[in-house]
Amino acid sequence: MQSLLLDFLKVTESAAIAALPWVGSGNKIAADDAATSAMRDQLNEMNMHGTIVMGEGEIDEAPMLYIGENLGKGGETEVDIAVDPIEGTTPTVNGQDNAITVIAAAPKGTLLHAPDMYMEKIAVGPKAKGEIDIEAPLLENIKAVAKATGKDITELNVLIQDRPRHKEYIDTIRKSGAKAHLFNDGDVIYATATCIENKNIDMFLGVGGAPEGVLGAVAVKSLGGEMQARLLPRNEEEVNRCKEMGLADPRGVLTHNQLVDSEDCIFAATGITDNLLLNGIKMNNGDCTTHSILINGKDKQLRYIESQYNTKQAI
Ligand code: VTB
Repeated sequence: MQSLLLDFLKVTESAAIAALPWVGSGNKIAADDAATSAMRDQLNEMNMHGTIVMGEGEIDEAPMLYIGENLGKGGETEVDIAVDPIEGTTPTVNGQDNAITVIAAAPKGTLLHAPDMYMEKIAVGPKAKGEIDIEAPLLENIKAVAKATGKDITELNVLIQDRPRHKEYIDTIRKSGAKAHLFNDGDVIYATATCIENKNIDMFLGVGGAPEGVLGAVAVKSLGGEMQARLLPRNEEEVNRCKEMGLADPRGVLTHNQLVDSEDCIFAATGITDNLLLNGIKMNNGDCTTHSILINGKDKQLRYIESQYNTKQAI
């Protein structure tokens, strides 16, 4: 896995560069197509047997990077891959903050294989690892995180997506005295931020996309935190899709190890627009600068990487 680290960085950088012309364009399909093709081309250059386990929908609805798609030139390394060529298509085409390109990888058989649907998630940084329980009432989790971090509840910062479906959570957080910080889009970066000490974020929670859940779980695991989740199939058909992908209990709790069952994992994300952890791509006379994070689960190393590209040259 480790020999592929820089290759994965190149995958997200090239997808972000491909998305750049579509920032502010209003054209979600073109933006997604551009980033997806760039990602796919780069993945196919890599020396690995890669399989998409969380991606751009299923084979009949997504032409590229669909769940089950095989990628790479072959070789000895067999890799599970979760992708979101544009995490935040709406902010990308509206020219707003919080859009990234993102990928996560781990040895074959170690990433959750599930359909694209909603997922309930909770994540904390290393200090509160082992102290949360997605099945417990939110107030108990808040108290447990306060105890584990040595903070008063009023000092806790909780990140949650600004959606009507989260009203009860937001009310509970604020009634407890903790602070609920609302964001519009892009929950992978916000889950990751719980593990970055100087961001002063104590907890992330809410209902968002399942692929974003697995992507966030790899980052959080690689940085020593904890995430738990639960898929939310909305009907019998979604339950059956989960079962067909091998999930015996589609509505059951997913522990961190069920989301990602290896420390030997890799996470790479490149900013399309600015966000809590990264600047977006900056253009200057045909040159562009990308800003990325690359996280290596094996040595728990987080790297911030700035790269320069001449957009007239092929990446
Ligand atoms: C979620 C979240 C993503 O879109 O999927 C969200 O996980 C969609 O939520 O990070 P809604 O259906 O309520 O719009 C993102 O924010 C961006 O892709």
